[in-house]
Amino acid sequence: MIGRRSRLSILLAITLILSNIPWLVVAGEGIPHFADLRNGSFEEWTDDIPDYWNGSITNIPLSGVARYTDSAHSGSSSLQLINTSGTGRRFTTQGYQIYSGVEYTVSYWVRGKGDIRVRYHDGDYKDIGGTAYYSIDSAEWTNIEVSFTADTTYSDTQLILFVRNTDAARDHLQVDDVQITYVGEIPDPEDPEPEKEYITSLQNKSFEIWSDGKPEAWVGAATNFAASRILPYTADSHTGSRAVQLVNTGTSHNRFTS
Ligand SMILES: [Ca+2]
Repeated sequence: MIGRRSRLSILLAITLILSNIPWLVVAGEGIPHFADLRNGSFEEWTDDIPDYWNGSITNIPLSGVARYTDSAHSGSSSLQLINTSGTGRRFTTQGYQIYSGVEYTVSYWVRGKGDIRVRYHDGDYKDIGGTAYYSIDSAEWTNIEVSFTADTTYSDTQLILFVRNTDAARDHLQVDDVQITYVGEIPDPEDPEPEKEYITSLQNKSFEIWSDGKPEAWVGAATNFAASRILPYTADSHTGSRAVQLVNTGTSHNRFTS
């Protein structure tokens, strides 16, 4: 009975891992590609927040985010961003899939008064087109295009609108029609080959190596399990002498990542 229960624990552990980190195993499945950016035209809103925006690394106060209808580059609304301080603040998208080696071009329209540039986050903060801001002071819509080549394949990439020194003289800054295009090969989601690469490149996938109470090459930045709930499991293992035991007795999900 104990053996069966242990085996069930292992199965549960594996199931938890697979269900919580599908992007490691099937990169890109179900996660929109960066070039399929949603609601870049800022026409869809819920509770005064544009749908598919306000990603997790947003740090501009939501009092500085508003639907702007006095002027729009497309449709009936644009995005107003307010940050009168001289320190850049982020308003970001939800997470998207990017692919290493692909060149992405970010195009957006902006008017008003203030400084703006775009960045992205693929686990690290990265600039697009350098660190210089575009200083805007016009009621006319201006198009800005900047490009970068992704150096990693990452499934939770957030595009960052980075603004500072916005000025009420022109209703701060307004942004509309953010679009991303790309040049390069992106993997066919039907092609199983890339999946194998991701699986075989995973380090310490048999959870044999632990240091300081943590499995090496795991407990990545996106992990939100408390360290005390990630344990070496030695009562049974599929290979070697250890598995990882994940403890979450609650009803909400926790992530355990490489
Ligand atoms: Ca619009």
